Amino acid sequence: MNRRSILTGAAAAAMTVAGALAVAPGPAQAAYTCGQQQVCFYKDYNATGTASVQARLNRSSGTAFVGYIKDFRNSHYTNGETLQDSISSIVNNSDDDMLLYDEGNFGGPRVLIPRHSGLRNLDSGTVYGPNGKPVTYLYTLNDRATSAAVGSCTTTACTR
Ligand SMILES: [Ca+2]
Repeated sequence: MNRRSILTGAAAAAMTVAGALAVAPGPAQAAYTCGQQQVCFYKDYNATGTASVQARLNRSSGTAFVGYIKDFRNSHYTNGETLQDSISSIVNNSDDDMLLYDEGNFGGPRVLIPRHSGLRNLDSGTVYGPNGKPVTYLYTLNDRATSAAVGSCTTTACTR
């Protein structure tokens, strides 16, 4: 590639970026802001992408609160996609801690998200084994979580 075509390519790329910035954010780009006392799941990193607030995990939802979801396959984001193996970030604005599990029925490695905290990237965060000790092998719950529980949580389980 000669110098002229490199410059042309750079100019085209710059125009593309400028064009993208000129587009007003629509519903697809607007990230859901997790409310007070809510536990919010997001499909993408940094609390972006389609979101999900599950009444079963949110004490503020009254009688719909259960405190756990044994299997995400029947739980969905606002766009209708399943939570199963897709959560990438979490905001926990509630007074409950949460454990997020790799497997259904609160099995396998898990990540603890304390009350009033969050995890902007599920590739980060300490992963614990079922014995409550940090796993020593490389492991991430990004796009893997299958069940969750809230309450007063240790690295092994939650009580309500
Ligand atoms: Ca994801």
